[in-house]
Amino acid sequence: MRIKKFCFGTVINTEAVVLNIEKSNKGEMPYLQIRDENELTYELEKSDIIYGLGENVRGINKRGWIYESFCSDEFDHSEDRKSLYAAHNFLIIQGRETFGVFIDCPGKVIFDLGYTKKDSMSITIPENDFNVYIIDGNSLKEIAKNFRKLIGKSYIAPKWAFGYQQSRWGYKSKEDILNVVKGFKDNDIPIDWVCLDIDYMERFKDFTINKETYDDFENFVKDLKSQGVRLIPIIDAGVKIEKGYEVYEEGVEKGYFCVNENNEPFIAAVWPGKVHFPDFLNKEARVWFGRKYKYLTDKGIEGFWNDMNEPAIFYTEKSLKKALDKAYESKDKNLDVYSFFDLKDSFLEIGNRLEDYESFYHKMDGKLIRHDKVHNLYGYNMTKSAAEAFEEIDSNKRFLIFSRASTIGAHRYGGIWTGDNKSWWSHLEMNIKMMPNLNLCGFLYSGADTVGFGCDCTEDLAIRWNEFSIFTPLYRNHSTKGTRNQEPYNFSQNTIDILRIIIENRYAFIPYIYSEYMKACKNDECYFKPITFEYEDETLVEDQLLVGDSLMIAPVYKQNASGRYVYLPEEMLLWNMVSYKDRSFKVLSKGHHYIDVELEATPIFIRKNKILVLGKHSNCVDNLNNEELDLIAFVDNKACYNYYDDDGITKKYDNQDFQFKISIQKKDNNYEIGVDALENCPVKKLNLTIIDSQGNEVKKKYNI
Ligand code: MIG
Repeated sequence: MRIKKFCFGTVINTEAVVLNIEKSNKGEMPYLQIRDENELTYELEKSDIIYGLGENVRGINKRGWIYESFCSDEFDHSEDRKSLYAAHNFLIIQGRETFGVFIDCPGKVIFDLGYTKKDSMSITIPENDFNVYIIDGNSLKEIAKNFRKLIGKSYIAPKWAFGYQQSRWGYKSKEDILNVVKGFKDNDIPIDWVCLDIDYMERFKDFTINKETYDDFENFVKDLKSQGVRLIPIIDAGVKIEKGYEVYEEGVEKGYFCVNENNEPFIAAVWPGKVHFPDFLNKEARVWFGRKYKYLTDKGIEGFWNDMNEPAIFYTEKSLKKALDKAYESKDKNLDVYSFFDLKDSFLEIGNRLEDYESFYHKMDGKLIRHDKVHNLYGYNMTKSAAEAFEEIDSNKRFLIFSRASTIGAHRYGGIWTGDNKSWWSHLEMNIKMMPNLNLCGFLYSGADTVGFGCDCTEDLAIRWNEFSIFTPLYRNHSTKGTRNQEPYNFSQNTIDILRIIIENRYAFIPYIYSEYMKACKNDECYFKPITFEYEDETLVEDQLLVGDSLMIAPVYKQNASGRYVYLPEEMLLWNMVSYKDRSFKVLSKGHHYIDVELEATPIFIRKNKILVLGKHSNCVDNLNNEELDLIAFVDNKACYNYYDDDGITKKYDNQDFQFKISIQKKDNNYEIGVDALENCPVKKLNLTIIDSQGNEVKKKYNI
């Protein structure tokens, strides 16, 4: 293993890393220069590329900006931000020297990647206690893989989690949920789950159900499941302070909440008003909170989303008082520009203040640790708390869990969604660029709020965004209160018809998507990759991605664009897909092309000597029947594919690598087909469409 570890100060065990690497002498650190024991620098060549940092703003190449790892409840994902909800401290530098760097640190890390000085990278760790890992490899792919070995296997979601998900903050009652499901059924649009946002709870209390709006919840869950729809409730980090509420009472009694400097439970305010924060960094408290999920799993719930776990703070008594004092002071005054701004800012700055993060403590292994020093571990350990509990509830069952805040390490316990984006074209673009960087950091089960969380979306944006989300493992349409209804059936008829077909396409692609996702998880590989990861000598194209081993995509993300430029690093087969049922292919040469892409089309490129596997859609994942699969092969010489599938719900995946392997070899004017299948392979029939570089098409059938 080509990984070296260097220690600075003494850092607590963040559990980001699973391999035991012996530490090396700092004087022998390759590539980076050490300054003042807390800064690492590197001179950048003009053409060096920096990949990584997972969930953050800007491009695939992170050069030219300054980023901060400090999990932030940041609803404004604009270019000038430095942090979003996650802290993913891994980079790969490609160029004169190509290597990976991981900063294992639970507190803030600042990555100045050519912002202060265009040609220089500087990583600063203000807390001074951290470990650095330098990861080598013979290729970008190998560096990425070595890093993943260092941090351990990625979380594996159940297969039904690859179905389409509908969500909206504002669904209030059983009736609302039934109406959503009806909207899908009436319009014949596939769906697998609906999310329950905070309104399902009783006064925003975790592990309660509002009995007035959701009476007989258990049977409701059952009924929906019999229609193929699962309910996924939200869990918030803050526990409401309310006399008689069990979670609150128990937590106080047992000392399971974070405390202030006087050792009293720390008070912040979030949804329910005043709350305490469970001390997820204290093992006992983490186990205690995790076991509460059983209240819902006992009612038939199989998946959750964990929110507000940066943790987000609306206000504290102190910050509110400060703002109110300012307001009282300003009463009846004639405010000039500066005093007016002061007044306004005192309210804008009332939440998520560093000062508040500096005023509460965790109990870790008997020691008190101030929150800000371990801030980035909070969301991670909330996810871990749930995952450990699921293991206790049923160790052979896959539960769905995805979180808002995360750090590297959390990728072993759950997926993430990328938080409160907006219905903006630029946020679709950011979604595209973020996916490969999330994969590099181990977060394979991930996705953005499709169509955008805030703001009103337009019909064309809804279409273009869904066309991209066909490929993201987490495919969830989520929006906030007060915005335009963006469920697919809430648009005009023509858009409904287009969206139905796009969602059907997703379901038809699940055999490929799931096979590629599972192989990536099992083998520590990436599901989404920048094209340079397969074509290392080519230039990076920011808005084209490799999806699995066989495909490249080039999404359209500009309004009113009826096409786009693409760069092909080699000859590829273009399928400008409208419906997965209608197929027509065109061979495109290596190089630059402008392709027309109608609003309802998703351009897909099949790589040379690669195979795409397709099934048929159904109304939900559980009803997919993939006994018969269609294979589309672009064969110049020989193409191979290992098809992986499993029951999708148990953890038996460890024993099995493929269901069948196929090779298609060109021989004179024909093709030789070789299939190696498991005994009892559930796939029985393959319909092959084989296309060669001249565009000649041959169809063949193969029985397994
Ligand atoms: O900021 O529970 O990111 O998905 O709908 C609002 C309400 C709090 C933030 C989540 C969002 C969710 C919302 N929550």
